[in-house]
Amino acid sequence: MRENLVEKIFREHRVSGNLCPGETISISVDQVLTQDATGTMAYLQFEAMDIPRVQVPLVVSYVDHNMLQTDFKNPDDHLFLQSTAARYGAYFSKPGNGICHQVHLERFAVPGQVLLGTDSHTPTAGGMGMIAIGAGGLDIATVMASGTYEIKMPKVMLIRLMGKLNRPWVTAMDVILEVLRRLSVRGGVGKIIEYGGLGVDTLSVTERAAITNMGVELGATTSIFPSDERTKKYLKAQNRDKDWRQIKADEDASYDEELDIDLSRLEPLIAQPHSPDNVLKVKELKGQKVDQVCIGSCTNSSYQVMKSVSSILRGRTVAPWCSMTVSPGSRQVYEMMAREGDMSTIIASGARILEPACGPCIGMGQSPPTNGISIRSFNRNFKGRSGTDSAMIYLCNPLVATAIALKGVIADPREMNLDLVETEEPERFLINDNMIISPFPNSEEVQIIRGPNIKEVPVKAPLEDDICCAVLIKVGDNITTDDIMPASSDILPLRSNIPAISEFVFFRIDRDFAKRAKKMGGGVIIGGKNYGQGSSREHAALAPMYLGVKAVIARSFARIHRSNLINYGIVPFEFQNDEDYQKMEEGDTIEIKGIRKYLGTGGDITLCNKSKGVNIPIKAILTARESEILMAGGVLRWIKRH
Ligand code: MIC
Ligand code: SF4
Repeated sequence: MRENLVEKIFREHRVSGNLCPGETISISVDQVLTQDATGTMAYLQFEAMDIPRVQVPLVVSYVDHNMLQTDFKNPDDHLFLQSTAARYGAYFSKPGNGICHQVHLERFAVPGQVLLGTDSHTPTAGGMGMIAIGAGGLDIATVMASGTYEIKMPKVMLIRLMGKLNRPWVTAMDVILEVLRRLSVRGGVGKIIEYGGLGVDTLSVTERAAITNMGVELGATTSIFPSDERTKKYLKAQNRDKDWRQIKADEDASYDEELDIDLSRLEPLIAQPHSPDNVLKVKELKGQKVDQVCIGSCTNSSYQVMKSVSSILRGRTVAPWCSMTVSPGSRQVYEMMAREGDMSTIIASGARILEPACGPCIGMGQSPPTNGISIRSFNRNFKGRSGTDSAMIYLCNPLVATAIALKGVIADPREMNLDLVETEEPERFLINDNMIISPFPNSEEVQIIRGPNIKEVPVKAPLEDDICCAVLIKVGDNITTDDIMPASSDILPLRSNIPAISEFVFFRIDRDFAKRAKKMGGGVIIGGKNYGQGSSREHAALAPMYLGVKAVIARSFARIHRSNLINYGIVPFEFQNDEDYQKMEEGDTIEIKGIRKYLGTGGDITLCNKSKGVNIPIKAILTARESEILMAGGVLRWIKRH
């Protein structure tokens, strides 16, 4: 049988189930990555499972998000993570070593393997030919405890790349912006995107990784490129030749869907506020004055990107009214740039160099001014994510962003008469792993260091049979986890303290939500389409659960958030008839009876909107495991019974 690349890797990792789209399957997992903002929860939950050592061959715990140390909270979390890594057998990547996805690509990703990560951009490693999937912390704790992951087999969509990126000022970022323009933030839901076609050979591993990274914004489960001679070259340059294997689709393999992109016809693109699929050509948007330009993030911070950025800045000055920041993706990139003189070029241009970390991407510093216009080479421009509610964030490729920083207005760099040296990845990277601490062989003695901000993970009571409560909030389509549980430097340090962070649920769109939820003893949320898109942060489920949210009734759900809701015992109901969404309002009293029986047998379930006097049919399509978890009140209770 002819197989596509996704089918090959799933077949090699299949533990149980039928590899047909929509079927529940279990796969073995080769690698796990965690990052600090989600990692503390994942390790607290792993600890609660009482398993002496991780059951996955390679686990790496990174610190890259909560980097500002304005009080004890973030550094305490770093120590907790370093000690849990030592205790449970994980590698530890120290703060300052870089963004998890960039470092993982450089030092750990292996073609043909399966990686799970507590971060939605885990698919970055798809650029190396891995099946790399993001999930919530509790799911990852379960993976670390069992070595396997359960998932509904997604459909596979082929994106056939033709031609090459031969137009100046067009980069890999424009490929994925074009895909977003065509498919939207819901276009990848339930799918894995496999890249193929002759254009693949023309892209370096880090260019491929930029594309798979931002495939997350399509709602896709993951994205993947084949592993070929370019992959071999990259691994050789990282002194990891032995990790290479060729893996690609059979000729004439079949796909559920296909899309063609001609690389040679792409133009510089830009995503306007407040969604990554709100894409235009840069030339259609020229003229707007810019307050800030930020280069970096897990999408665009490779050596190749940074060298090209420095070539544009050489001998030039950032516009007087514009603040430009540059964050290399890893210490490897940073150190190489320092040795090769690029740091002095950037310093001389008046740009500000930040440490290798997420930084402005997650509002961990560098928030724009009031009503500020910020141009970023990042992957998300959701409202308020930068830390400034009124800011307008645009996303474009790093070369275009750099040209804009020089001019201080949105401009088409093709009209700017600038020198640009487009760089390739080098023959040899500088290898210095002294910020990666290897797992300890005898770890039973290691003491876990727990600061006062690290609180126990709350657990829900088993599911009630009947609920009668209020609609706490009604929201529209494409609500992000940044809307539900905002990030930024003031809230992120509370990630290990659920009672404290729960005060900020929906804070940016409804300041009184937490107060109201507590006063009313909990309730339900009404969501639109693609509810919970974006990050893997389970706090967007855990904190509402803590406030008494019992169910979310939505038009549809994003994959990771739906799992997180189930893991914390919140039932994800969908409307059977989409138009019934209109019949619900904030403040309505609703009643749902016989939920336990329904989950057990999958019979009919009706929501009665008592305020409106209407009955509304709703549904929850669940696997057997998911309904057991919901009945138990969440994964932690469910696991204790197994
Ligand atoms: C993000 O880009 O939104 C984050 C911050 O990396 C999140 C994880 C988190 O909220 O900690 C993600 O993408 O999963
Ligand atoms: Fe970090 Fe931003 Fe990437 Fe999330 S998207 S991992 S915050 S750089």
